[in-house]
Amino acid sequence: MKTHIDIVNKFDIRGTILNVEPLGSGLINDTFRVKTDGPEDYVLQRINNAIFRDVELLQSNIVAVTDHLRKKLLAGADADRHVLRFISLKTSAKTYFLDGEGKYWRMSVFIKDSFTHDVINAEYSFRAGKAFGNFQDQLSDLHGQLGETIPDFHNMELRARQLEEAVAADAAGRLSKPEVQEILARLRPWTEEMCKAERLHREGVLPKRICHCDTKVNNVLFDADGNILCVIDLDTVMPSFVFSDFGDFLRTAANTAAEDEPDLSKISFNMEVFKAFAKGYLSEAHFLTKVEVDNLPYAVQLFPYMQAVRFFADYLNGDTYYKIKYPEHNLVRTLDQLKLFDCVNEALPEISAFIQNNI
Ligand code: GN1
Ligand code: MG
Repeated sequence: MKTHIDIVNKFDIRGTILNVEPLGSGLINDTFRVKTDGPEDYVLQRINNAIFRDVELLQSNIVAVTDHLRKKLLAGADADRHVLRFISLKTSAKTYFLDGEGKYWRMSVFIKDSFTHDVINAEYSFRAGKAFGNFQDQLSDLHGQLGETIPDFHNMELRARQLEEAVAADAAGRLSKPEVQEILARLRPWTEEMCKAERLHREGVLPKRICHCDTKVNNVLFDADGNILCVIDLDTVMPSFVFSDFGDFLRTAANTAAEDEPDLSKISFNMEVFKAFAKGYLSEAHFLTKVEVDNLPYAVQLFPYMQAVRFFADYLNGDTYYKIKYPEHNLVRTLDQLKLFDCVNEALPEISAFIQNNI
């Protein structure tokens, strides 16, 4: 078996390796920080190719995105602090390595003195709103050049179908549990309403744009003063509806608890974080159509709902997709997202009024 050090040495890094330690809390890939005695440290990732099946496409998307963003940076800006840089192999220009066990690896430069936050205040949220609005704006001219790394990733019709398939298969024998039946009874009445985006798209009034599609609050790097450095985790950058980035950020940042908090009384929707993010986002996303703006409140509902459906389907399938730390983890996550969904529904009139007053 190859060690992490053997893997790192396939890449064209500077300096020699001091150590390799686990980094971050992603649910899909395995991530490590590589310290060196050279001028830069690195991030090593094992790409989960059961989920990202076309690693060649994945890396070609990411290189296209990072090259594009780098070109657009203002002259004089320190590019390596504002855009990820992926490292090629020593023997070719490829930015990933396939080891003898069928595992895929990649490396990028670790951005020094950068911080991620799981919890943020309104001021940071405003900055993140601007960052994601700007991210979508900057990538708009890459349209047509990126493939879908996970086809139909945020397609709610597909996610609803996958849940019904999981119910029909009942692979883990969990369907008869009373709490499972209760969750199904809460989710099902909303399916049609939550599939609105796909309908609008079919009617020709809702475009796809290049989106980040994983705008969790901890996918933004801040400096020590709380300024935004860089948007990270680019695996899912692909054509989607703008709702993806607006909704998924608020799903994580405006939840007053973590996405797997078992004590549901700690979960509520933080209006101040919402307002600040919406203000920041709307100040940069000049490209939005009226249909997109009018449906931003729906985006805030959609993402807790979709994530509840996804966690729940995984629970029924026997936890084959998301990393779990204990057997009922996906059930706890589902209940958390459903509670957040209820809170958003309660706040919906205020959410809608705020957006209309700030366009
Ligand atoms: C996964 O990789 P990570 O942990 O950033 C998932 C997202 C979910 C998120 C829930 C490729 O993101 O879509 O929103 O977990 N990514 C993929 O925490 O499925
Ligand atoms: Mg991710």
